[in-house]
Amino acid sequence: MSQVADLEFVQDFIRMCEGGWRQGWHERNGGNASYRLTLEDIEAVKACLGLGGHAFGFAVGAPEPAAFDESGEWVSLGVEAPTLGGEWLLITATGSFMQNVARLPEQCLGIIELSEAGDAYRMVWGFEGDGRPTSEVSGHVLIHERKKAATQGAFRVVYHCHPTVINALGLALPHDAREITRALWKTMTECVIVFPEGVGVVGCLVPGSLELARATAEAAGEHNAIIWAHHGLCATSSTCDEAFGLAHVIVKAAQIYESACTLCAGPYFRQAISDEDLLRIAEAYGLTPNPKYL
Ligand code: 2HA
Ligand code: ZN
Repeated sequence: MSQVADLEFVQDFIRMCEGGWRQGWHERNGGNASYRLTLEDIEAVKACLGLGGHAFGFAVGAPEPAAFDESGEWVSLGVEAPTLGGEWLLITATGSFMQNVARLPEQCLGIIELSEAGDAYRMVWGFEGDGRPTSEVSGHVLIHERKKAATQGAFRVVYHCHPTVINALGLALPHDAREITRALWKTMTECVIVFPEGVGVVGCLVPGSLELARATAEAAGEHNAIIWAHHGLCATSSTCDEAFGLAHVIVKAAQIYESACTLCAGPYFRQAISDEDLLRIAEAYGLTPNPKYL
């Protein structure tokens, strides 16, 4: 019987966590991440756990995954996400260090099943050593709900990290999506292609709070990446590589902005990508930049 940690979707997730650690985006227990499993992933996990997949009334292609039938404590999320009822999430454990995910996946990660109302979870796998999901679990659930609806189910990954330069940006610029999007878009031609919808920004909110969860979900309706002021970055996409890649492009743009500020002794650049350039670049790729940020 194979191990859950060896499954391809878990390995992709581990690689994302490891990548963020190598970038220096995860001091101590900073950051967290989650992946919404496909029906095939759930079947593979059940097979690993000796739960027999199809034997539990679960069929590939069925509209909703069958409920995990092991008895486990339901833990309230404090939010409701009914369109995620019965879904399973792979998610980092609270207090775990990203640097340890690859070495100790069963301790640093776990899989949860959401209740039918999407207002509670129970643990299916992982979280070894008395662990539980990240303190940001409610936010992850609400973001998944929003992105699932907005992308017809295509988006499956939520990745949160603490890059130094993103927090520097929050010290230097107003906490305003237009200001920050424009600062990033104008640093390199790649930006308007990778995030034509811009970057969302939420204010300085308490980590792990429902207020942060709700504000992020709201911003996620329109954006795939959201800056948490004085905290970090949250990126969503269909795959781990794409979510990580989006974070990486945004961090690189912020680094260019910072370097240019250093060269010019302030944000007084001799030239930046103009709005006309942004439109021309986006048009060449069949994309429309968010008009609010032009
Ligand atoms: O998981 O990053 O936002 C630790 C955090 C909380
Ligand atoms: Zn954080």
